[in-house]
Amino acid sequence: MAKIDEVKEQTIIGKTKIVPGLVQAALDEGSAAKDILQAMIDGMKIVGDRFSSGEIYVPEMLIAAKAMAKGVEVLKPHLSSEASTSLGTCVIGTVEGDLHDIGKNLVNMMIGSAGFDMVDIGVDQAPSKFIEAIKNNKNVKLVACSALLTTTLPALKKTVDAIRESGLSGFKVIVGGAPVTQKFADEIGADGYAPDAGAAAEKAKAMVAA
Ligand code: B1M
Repeated sequence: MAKIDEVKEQTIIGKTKIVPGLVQAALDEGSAAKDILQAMIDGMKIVGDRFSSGEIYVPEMLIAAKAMAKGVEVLKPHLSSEASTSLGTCVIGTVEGDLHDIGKNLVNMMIGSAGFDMVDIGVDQAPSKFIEAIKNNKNVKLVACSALLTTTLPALKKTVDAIRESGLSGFKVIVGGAPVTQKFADEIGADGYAPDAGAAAEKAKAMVAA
């Protein structure tokens, strides 16, 4: 079996200690970093499907997520590049009620490598925490909000509403996450939407240039 396939298999079963070495072996075997990342994302889809069908439970999802996070650490230097000029500060976080952070962390890494100084406020963040971070950091040009559950889409709307109602300005708001669509982003008044981390980095650059 190719190492990249082993990465996927071992991520699915949450082999935290084995996955980093396998990621390195897949890189050494010549697989592209973005393909290895996609293999792990595909693995997480299978984990999600097994959870939906009752085959596995939350602890198994959690250890699979930990294994993926360890694998991503090895991939990080191969996925991101250091931009020479700063495009400003980007505040990023996952909205209130939502504990998923792998997608948000990838978006953090990719927007950061596009040239933003990242301020990651973490997961399960109330709208007031986003506003606090915008106020407490200099030169905020972008606010990036992730929502990974259909049940936290209302929290995403609440976050964007609260940012607008705060009267703070000088930055754009980008939203994303598995249940988010361009239509939903438009409905809640976000300035931008991206379906994945790579697209988020491109969108972020375009949004601050506009
Ligand atoms: Co959760 N979970 N989970 N989970 N979990 C999903 C999301 C689910 C689809 C699984 C399933 O049932 N098939 C389902 C949601 C269903 C729905 O919303 N309709 C689900 C559920 C139901 C739950 C719980 C409710 C389960 C329960 O307790 N009964 C619970 C909720 C907890 C909470 O948040 N309050 C829960 C808990 C968990 C764990 C904590 C165990 C763990 C997360 C650990 C962690 O993140 N550290 C977990 C996991 C691992 C998953 C799956 C299996 C994998 C998520 C993941 O990391 N994917 C997931 C199934 C799946 O995704 N297929 C599932 C890989 C990651 C790279 O993708 O996060 O989508 P993603 O990020 C993408 C894009 O969305 C985008 O870019 C990223 C990639 O490039 N993106 C942005 C993300 N943010 C963006 C921001 C942007 C732009 C793009 O701009 C700002």
